Amino acid sequence: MFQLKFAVLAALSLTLAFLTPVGGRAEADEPVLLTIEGGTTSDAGPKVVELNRTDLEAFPSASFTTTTNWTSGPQTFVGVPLLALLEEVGATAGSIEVSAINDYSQYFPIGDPTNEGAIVAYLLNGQPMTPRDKGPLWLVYNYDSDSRYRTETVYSRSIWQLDRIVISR
Ligand SMILES: Nc1nc2c(c(=O)[nH]1)N[C@H]1C(S)=C(S)[C@@H](COP(=O)(O)O)O[C@H]1N2
Ligand SMILES: [Mo]
Repeated sequence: MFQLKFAVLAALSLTLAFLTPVGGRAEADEPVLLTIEGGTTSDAGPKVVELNRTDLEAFPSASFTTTTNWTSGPQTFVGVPLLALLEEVGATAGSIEVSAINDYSQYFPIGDPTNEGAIVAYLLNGQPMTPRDKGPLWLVYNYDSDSRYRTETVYSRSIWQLDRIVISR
């Protein structure tokens, strides 16, 4: 009986070890919200970082209140600065392809100055966002703060239901 239990536990931990991505941080009991591929975080194996809500909340957060084209009235967003996320995975140059659950995607340079105004928001007006509500993650810019964030290019990068960032050099 002891041996059977041991075998089951060993098989389980082996399975979990295989499921844990190299460089990944997400705990098995919380859904992955954002996958970042192609960073330089690890030297061996696939360079994939998977972040759940707890992982995202562990980054220093940024917050702003702005109107958007898709909501009515001022909205307060809390999230992780896009540049902080990219820096964390070692991506400081090149381009990114940012995509959504519905496979909508945009490709743009990491060095684009408008990235400074972008956050990967995980709270809107103090609440988590549901997929119906453009969540759980929305790449938003501080539109009201500067006219450079009120362009078609920036609007097209304002990807809701964000779930993946792929880095290319
Ligand atoms: N997930 C997701 N985000 C998206 C889009 C989309 O189709 N899916 N459209 C983008 C584009 S092209 C623009 S201009 C803005 C505004 O889209 P809307 O005018 O349809 O509201 O949202 C952007 N974010
Ligand atoms: Mo657009």
